[in-house]
Amino acid sequence: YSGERKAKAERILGLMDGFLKNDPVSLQKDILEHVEYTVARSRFSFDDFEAYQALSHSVRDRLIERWHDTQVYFKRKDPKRLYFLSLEFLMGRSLSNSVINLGIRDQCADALSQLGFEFEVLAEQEGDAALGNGGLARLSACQMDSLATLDYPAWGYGLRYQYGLFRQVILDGFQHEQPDYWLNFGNPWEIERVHVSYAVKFYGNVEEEILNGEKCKVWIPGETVEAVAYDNPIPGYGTRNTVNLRLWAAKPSGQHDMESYNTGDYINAVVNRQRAETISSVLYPDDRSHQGKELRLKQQYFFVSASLQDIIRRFKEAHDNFDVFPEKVALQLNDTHPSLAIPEVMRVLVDEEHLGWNRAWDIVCKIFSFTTHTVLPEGLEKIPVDLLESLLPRHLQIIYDINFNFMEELKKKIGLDYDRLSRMSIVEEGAVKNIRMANLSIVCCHTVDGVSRVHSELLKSRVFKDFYELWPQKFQYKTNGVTQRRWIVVSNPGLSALISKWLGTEAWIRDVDLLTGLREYAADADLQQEWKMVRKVNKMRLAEYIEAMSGVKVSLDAMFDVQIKRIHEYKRQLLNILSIIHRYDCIKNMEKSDRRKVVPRVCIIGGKAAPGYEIAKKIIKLCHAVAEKINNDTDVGDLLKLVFIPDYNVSVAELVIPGADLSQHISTAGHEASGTGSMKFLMNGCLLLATADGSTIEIIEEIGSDNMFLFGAKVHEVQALREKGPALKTPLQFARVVKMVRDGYFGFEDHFKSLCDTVEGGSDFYLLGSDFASYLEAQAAADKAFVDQEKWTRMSILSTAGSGRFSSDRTMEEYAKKTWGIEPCKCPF
Ligand code: RUG
Repeated sequence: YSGERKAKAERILGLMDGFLKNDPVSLQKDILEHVEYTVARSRFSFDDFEAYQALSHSVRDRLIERWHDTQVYFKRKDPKRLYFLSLEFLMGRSLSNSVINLGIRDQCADALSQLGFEFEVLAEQEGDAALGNGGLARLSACQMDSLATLDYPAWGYGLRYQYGLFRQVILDGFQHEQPDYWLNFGNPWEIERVHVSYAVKFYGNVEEEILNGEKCKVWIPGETVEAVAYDNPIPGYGTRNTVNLRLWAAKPSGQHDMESYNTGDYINAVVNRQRAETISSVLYPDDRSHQGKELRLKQQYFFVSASLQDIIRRFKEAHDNFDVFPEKVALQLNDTHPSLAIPEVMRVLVDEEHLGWNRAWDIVCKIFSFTTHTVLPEGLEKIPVDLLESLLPRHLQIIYDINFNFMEELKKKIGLDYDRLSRMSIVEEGAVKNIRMANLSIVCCHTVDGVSRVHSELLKSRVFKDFYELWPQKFQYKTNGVTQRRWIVVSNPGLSALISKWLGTEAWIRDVDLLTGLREYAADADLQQEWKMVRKVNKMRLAEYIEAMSGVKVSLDAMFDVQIKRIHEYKRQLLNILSIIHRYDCIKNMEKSDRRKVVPRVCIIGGKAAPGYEIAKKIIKLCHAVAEKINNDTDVGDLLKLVFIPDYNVSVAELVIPGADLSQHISTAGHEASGTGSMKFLMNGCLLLATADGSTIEIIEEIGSDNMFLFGAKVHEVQALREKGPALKTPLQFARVVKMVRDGYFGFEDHFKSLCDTVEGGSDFYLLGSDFASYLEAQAAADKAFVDQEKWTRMSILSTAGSGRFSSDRTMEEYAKKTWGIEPCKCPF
């Protein structure tokens, strides 16, 4: 600064004490001030929730300081930035994660204890930010943590839904959905930016105009909605860098519909304006398919348009033409959900910036990259042309133009192979004409990433085979990862401290490959003892939770066997339940004397079913019906328990994962693109019972197949097995347990009939029957290993030691180097 601005800056600096201090006394002062002035309670009398609010605001102040410094530094350096566009972010709670990353966890705990509060208790006051469905959304959250920690100049963009993922309530064993109005008690982790808002347009028509002698298109919109920014600072660990997650909320536009007002219909005019807010009101709760919903399309365009206006504004502040746009901007499409960004960038560059089609296209091809997260055909989004034409008429024209050029280019390369041309076309012809968003993304992005090696192989050999043959260089993969900060340090502090003690350093929290150092102590009796102790404490915590929520008392000596994830037929929770019935049946039919040999198990299942997914809901009901029978059978007692954990979310995962002995990842091979739950369990020293699917294949390479319990058909065997249909061999035990369900052994036989039909009579698409025998063998191997606690503990230590490759730090470094071309930009202050 110079002159007057300099004098002003100096005066402000003179008034400041410097950065906020992090010693317990300073924190106490800040907390008390927030009690008085932010929460507006007396500092002499406030409860746990108010203390949580005041503490969160004190932490937020520190986040804001760092956020400002980081953004100023990025602005000054003007590095190439990554913009990560995702319709879903499953952030969970923020308090514990923030204080760990800021390095002030212990100081906060000290400050609170002197005020008569306990940090852990206050952390429990926070609700989850559940702005996403499952794996894809939590992955985005893990990746933001890694981007900040690794000092990458990154921004996340998404939607600020007023209602997050529904709350699952179980009544008589049936799932019911309740709205998650998560903002009810305020959200101290976001900053509303009333001045950062953009008009987003919909509907209307396209007209032609002559500008400087050239024809150009002008979109005359029919509706305008305002997008207002809410910033969520994401702190890195061991760095001052704090990046931004900017979420957009829809508000009525400032522009009035004068006609309605003038006709005297004041109330309806206001109500109509208010409807704008519905765009960001609710998260779609189905992670399988979203075909043809207007609101969904509006959500996608709304967040894409606002984000791009923000990105282009930032770019134009530092540059007066678009020549260097690709050197400064990388746009990552998290699945096809944000892929309307492609025609939107074309529209802005061609219609508003008047760059000309070819120049705009050249830029688009350099800035976009795309990651797909599915192999399921229903996961590939399609937008009905009619819908797009009415909502975004100019975008449809642009997509048609992109497709026309692509088809012409393709014909030159492959000739008039109409089958292939029609498969690859962005436009799907048929009774209903659709836009294939995956095809659009592949055509326009420079990189198409899968989320595990096998996923990428399947994309190349099946799902996108035609495209791979055309552009082999576009296809890559970056195996997913999760952040060890949240999934070990925050959620398993006991294990975290133990790891640091034995490695002699906390450096693994940033450099997770150091975990391999645990391998040399895996057989050490002292480490084993301490490891077992930590695990036991975690099991106690989980057992208390189970009892509080279900009334079922479980034995700590039992093996805690967990399957927590969305309920899907391909994830095969039904296979798990059928094997639990088999186990129960075996115990019941055993001589009493033989029961001593049975390894006691607590089977824990948790997960939400999409509200319209009937079969998934029946799986939940079956789980409850079986649990009811088993848990009330005193003859079986502690030998077997089955518990369904309701309303599974990030916070529940943080509690359950550290307490699990065994976890199940048993999807039919070739169906789970990656899977990230397995990585969290692995980091926490939980053994895996799994099929060779998704990233499990790479986990096997790291820890060895003898360190886990593998079973089932391999990816390349699945198709042939399916073709056998009714001729497929299924074991007698399988037929027996399905019959027990059919015959009403657990009640509700009419209700379960259609569920049983999905696995019998030649219609067992997910191969539960043919995998059953090898599944039971893997279960038996797990029982046998559990009896030998020394061996089990060694395997557990080796699991944690081999988990480093599955950190999102590694994934983000790979993306930065191979896909985005960005460099760290570390804030020096
Ligand atoms: O089902 C996939 C998981 O296999 C994967 O680990 C995760 C993150 O890449 O994404 C999940 N996913 C896929 N969530 N939504 C979709 C729909 O495309």
